[in-house]
Amino acid sequence: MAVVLRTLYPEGMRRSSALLLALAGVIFLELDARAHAVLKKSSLPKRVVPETAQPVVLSFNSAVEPTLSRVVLVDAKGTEREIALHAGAARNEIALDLPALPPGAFGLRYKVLAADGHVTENLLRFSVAAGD
Ligand SMILES: [Cu+2]
Repeated sequence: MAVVLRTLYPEGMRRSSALLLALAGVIFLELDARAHAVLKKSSLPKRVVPETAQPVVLSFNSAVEPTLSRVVLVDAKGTEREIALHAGAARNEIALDLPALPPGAFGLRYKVLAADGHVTENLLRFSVAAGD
């Protein structure tokens, strides 16, 4: 790299380019060290008991910011309902209370802000149905 810079740029430019490259390296390492939030575990069952509130904890691989994250409940018709979030027991967790729901197909769409400032979005599908 140094050889290339020496060939292409005069002294002054070479020095500032080297500085820029060094800064870019520092920033890159910084972002790399704090990965964005990937869902590791969810306590949401695939089948939820009808008409029964269900506490749910979403666990991520890194710290998340509940106040800047969102979870929306979507039903089969596409109707959306915002679900209140609270901090989980650990910094990588988000907790919520799923309201009592009628039988049917649903999804929880989450959008979480990780400590590195990146937003992750995904949909968790589940159904509400009586057990056998
Ligand atoms: Cu990230």
